[in-house]
Amino acid sequence: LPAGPDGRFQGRSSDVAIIGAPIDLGAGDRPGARYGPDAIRTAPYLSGELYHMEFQTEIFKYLSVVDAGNSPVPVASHDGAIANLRKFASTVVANTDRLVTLGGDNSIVLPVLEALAERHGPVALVHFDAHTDTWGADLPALTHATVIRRAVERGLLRHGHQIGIRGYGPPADVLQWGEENGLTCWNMEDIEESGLTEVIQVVCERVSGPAYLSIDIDVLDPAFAPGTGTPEPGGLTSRELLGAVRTLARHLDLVGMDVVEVSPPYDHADITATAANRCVMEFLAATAHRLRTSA
Ligand SMILES: [Mn+2]
Repeated sequence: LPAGPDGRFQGRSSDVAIIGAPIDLGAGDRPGARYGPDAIRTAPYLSGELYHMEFQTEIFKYLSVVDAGNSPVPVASHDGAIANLRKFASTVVANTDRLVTLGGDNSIVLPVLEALAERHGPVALVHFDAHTDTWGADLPALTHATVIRRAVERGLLRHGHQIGIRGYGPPADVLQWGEENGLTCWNMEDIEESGLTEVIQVVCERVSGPAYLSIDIDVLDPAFAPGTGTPEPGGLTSRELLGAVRTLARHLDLVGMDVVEVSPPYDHADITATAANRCVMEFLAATAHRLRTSA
C-alpha cells in the first residue's frame, strides 16, 4: 500500500487509512502485541489489485487505501503511548473516511474511539472477543481488560454487541452493568445454539448509524489463533469470523475497525497474524463492494 502518513491518498482524503499501534503495556499476561502491527502487515503473500472472489471486486480499483504507519510510542510508558496514539489517530481520522488500526493490546481501542468521536460522535460497537473487557469498576486504570468500561464511561458508545464471550468471568454483576449500559452479550453458548450467521443478522438489524468493528483475535479458538495474550479454548473458527466481517462490513456504516491482541512471539507459522491480516482484507473487500454497488 502507498504510504500516507497523515491519512491522505494522493493529496485527497482516503477511503481507508491503516495505522499501527505497537503498544502492549496494557496487557495483563503474555505481552508481545507491540509486534502485532508489523506481523499483520507482512503476513500476506498477496500483491496487486486483489480480486475478491466472493464480491467479484478488484479491491484497490474501488478503494483508496493508505498505510499511515505506526504511531510513535515512548519507551515504557503506557499513558504516554496512549496519548501519542490519540494524537496520531486524530490527525489520520481527519483525512480518511475509515480508520483501520492494527494492535497492540486491546487498550489501544480507547484513544482510537476518542479520535473517531471527534469526527463521527459516539459510535455503535460490534466487538468480537473472548472477554468483555468491562472489568475495572474500582480500578481507574486503562488496561486491555477495562477498555470497554472506560469507553462507556466516556460516552464514546451509543450501544454495543459483544460476540464470542466465554470462559471464567467477568462475574454476574459486571455483566449486568454491561447490560444496563447498552452492551448486549452474545456468548459462545448463544452462538452454538443459533449459529453465528443468525447472530450477525440480528446484530445488523439492531445497529444503525456510524459503527465500529473491534476484533480481539482471541475470539478465535486457540487452534486458529495461538499467538495471543490471553487465549481461551472453545472459540470461533477463522471461517466463521471472516464471514461475519464480510457481512458486517457490507451492511453497516463502519467508520473504523481494528484487530488487536496478535502477539507474534507466541504465534506459530504466522497462523494468528495471517488470520488478523485476512480480517482486514475482508473488511477492505466488503467496503470496496459497498462503494462499487452504491456508486
Ligand atoms: Mn480478549
